Amino acid sequence: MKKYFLLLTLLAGYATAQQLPGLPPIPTPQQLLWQDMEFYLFAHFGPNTFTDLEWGKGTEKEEVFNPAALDCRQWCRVAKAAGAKGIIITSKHHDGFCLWPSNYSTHTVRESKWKEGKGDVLKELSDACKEYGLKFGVYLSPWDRNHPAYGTPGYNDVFVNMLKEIFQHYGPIWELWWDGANGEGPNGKKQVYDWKRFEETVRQLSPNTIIFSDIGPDARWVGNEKGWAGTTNWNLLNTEGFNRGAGAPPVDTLNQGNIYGKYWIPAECDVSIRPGWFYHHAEDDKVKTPETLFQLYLKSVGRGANLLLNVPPDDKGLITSFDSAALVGFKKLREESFKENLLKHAMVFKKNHTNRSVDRHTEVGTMMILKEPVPMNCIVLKEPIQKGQLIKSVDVMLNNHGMLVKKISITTVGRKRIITFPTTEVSELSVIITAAKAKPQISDIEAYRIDDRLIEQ
Ligand code: FUL
Repeated sequence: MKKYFLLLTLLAGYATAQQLPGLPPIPTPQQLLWQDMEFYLFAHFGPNTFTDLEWGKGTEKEEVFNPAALDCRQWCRVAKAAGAKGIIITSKHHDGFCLWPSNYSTHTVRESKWKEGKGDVLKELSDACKEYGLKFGVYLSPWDRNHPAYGTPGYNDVFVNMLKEIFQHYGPIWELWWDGANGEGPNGKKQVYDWKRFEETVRQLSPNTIIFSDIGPDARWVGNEKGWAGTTNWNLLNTEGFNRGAGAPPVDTLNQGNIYGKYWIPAECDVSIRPGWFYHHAEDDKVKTPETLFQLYLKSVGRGANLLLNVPPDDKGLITSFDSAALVGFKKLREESFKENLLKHAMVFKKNHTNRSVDRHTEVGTMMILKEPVPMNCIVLKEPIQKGQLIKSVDVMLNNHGMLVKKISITTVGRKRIITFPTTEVSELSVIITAAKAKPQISDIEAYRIDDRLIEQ
């Protein structure tokens, strides 16, 4: 078995797991790095920011776009203060307005009055991200309510050319975000997208970019815009027969993945810090609280997914103090909560025997003994996903002086699983893998005492 894993690890450097027949899917090195990013920001910005709309019609005059005090370095400072690792910007939303002076559109920053048509938001943000050590990602809406070629094969050329402009001038692009929303174009026609060509263009220009869409290929939509992954969350998905948008797998499948899915396509949870995706002055008092953001963190990162939190810049081109204050509070809650691992000095005993009565594989257990009982209400488990995701179910037993005081049964673990429960005094803790697809492993067990108000009862 060890040899088998060694082989997998070696192969991970050269091939995608999907290409290895008969072996469980494993992440590519790029996906592994992406999964370690955990939390980053989304920036919805464009004409809608000024017109108070969520879905611009594509007929807005370019002059509405005029962020007088735009400062992408301020966005980066906010991201840093939040502990976010990158920013993904709507380079073109459904209204078709390009935040860079594209040669393939006449509906861009160049036609606006902002900086007398000399401005370029993509350039400013990609430079600022480099300066602040943040990853830079781009949302490029396939649906375009402005472009005259939309609904004709010519639009596929436009889209490819736009991808080329973005990847050649503003790279490296760490993540590319393809939205599933799709309606009619300005001429009432629907587009037949050449996805294969789009994917090939990106792979050729930037093989390390993570391509996100409903069905990947590298990261998948989690099936809701509320910011939570399933309590069962497989990094695996079957995509054959499915498409982006209307032809996507059912949302509960996207939310939980497929237990025996063929491809490694981890989930990303997108959610806005405000009710809308774009900035609306009327929502300044509806910014999510640090506590709510922390709950979202537990339900996304704490279920093995990534958290993409939208923080929309306002019509001046700045992130408001309402949003940045909530983000700083959110970071503080994460830091305080996960400051002290209560199991750091625990004695560890491992049990590793085959138990074919449990599913068809092994029962692997770890027992951790503390010097004295301590109050805890949060346990973090990690699976070494570079070897695949194998654990189907786990029991966590909490004992106090040999007496079982709580048993928590969960399903998947994945990259990180955070379990919370009412505060309990614990002197011994056992983690038993009760079912797995192959010989499983847990790479880390941690316990914390977090603020009781953060535990959902
Ligand atoms: C959706 C879009 O229609 C929304 O406007 C927003 O961009 C969200 C992230 O994706 O599909």
